[in-house]
Order: sequence, then C-alpha cells, then structure tokens
Amino acid sequence: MKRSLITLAVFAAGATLAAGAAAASPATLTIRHQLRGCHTWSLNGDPFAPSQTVKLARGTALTITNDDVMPHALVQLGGPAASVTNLMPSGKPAVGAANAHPGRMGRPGAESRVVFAHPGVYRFTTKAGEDYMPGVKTIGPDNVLKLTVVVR
Ligand SMILES: [Cu+2]
Repeated sequence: MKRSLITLAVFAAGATLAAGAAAASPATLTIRHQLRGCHTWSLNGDPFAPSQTVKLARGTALTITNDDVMPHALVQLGGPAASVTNLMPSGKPAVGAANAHPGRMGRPGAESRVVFAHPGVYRFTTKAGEDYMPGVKTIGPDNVLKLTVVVR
C-alpha cells in the first residue's frame, strides 16, 4: 500500500511538470515574401496572414524568423515590456553589437526571440526595410504585419 502511494505521488509530480512544460512550449512566427501585399507571417506553421493573435503562457519564448526578401524590425506598440533578443545564425543569443538593436532582422533568415514575462496584452508590428535585391515585384499595397499576444 505504501509503495503504491509513493508511485502515485511520483506520477502526479511528473504530470504537473509535463503540464507546465506544455503550457510554456516555445512558439514560432515566420515572415515570408509573397506577390500580393509583399509579406505575411505564420504562427507555428498555421496559415500565413498579415495579422496574428496568440495566447501564450507566461515565460514563453517566441522565435521570429524573417524569410522575407527585405529586413524587418520588430516594434512593440503596447503592453508590458517584452524581452527581445536577436539570435546568431547558430541559434544562440546575440551579444554586444549584434544585439544593439533587438528585434532588427536585417538579413535573410535572421531571427529574434521574444520572451513574455508578465501577464497582459502585448501588441507588435514590424517596420519593413528596402528589398535586399532590386526588381522584386508585388501587387497592391504592402501589408503591415500585426501581432497580438495575450499572456495569462
Ligand atoms: Cu516584404
């Protein structure tokens, strides 16, 4: 009887840990180039759209990858201050000059990581730069990317 109680306690602790890990599992946002509207982004591989909304657990790390043909700089418009760090091509956090402008993704495949430490509603947009190469054609006005993150 004692043994099964211990087993149960260990199981319960494991389940709690697993639930906590799942709630704070990392999220991804990928910016792509497209003919109409120039760019959109996709959350966790879901459909691409100019505006995205996501609910995340506190402490979640959101990695943004810029696969567009132009630079994007992440700009926070509202909510608690998010922690933004540029990532090196190795995936490690950039330090020093490479992180002088957190959120600036200025080369193909550049990544920034955003961590949400406080509950609240965070709002972001991006400021797009000039195309890396001339001759990129688009149809219609360029989309303004928008992101709303709700953290409980
Ligand atoms: Cu674009």
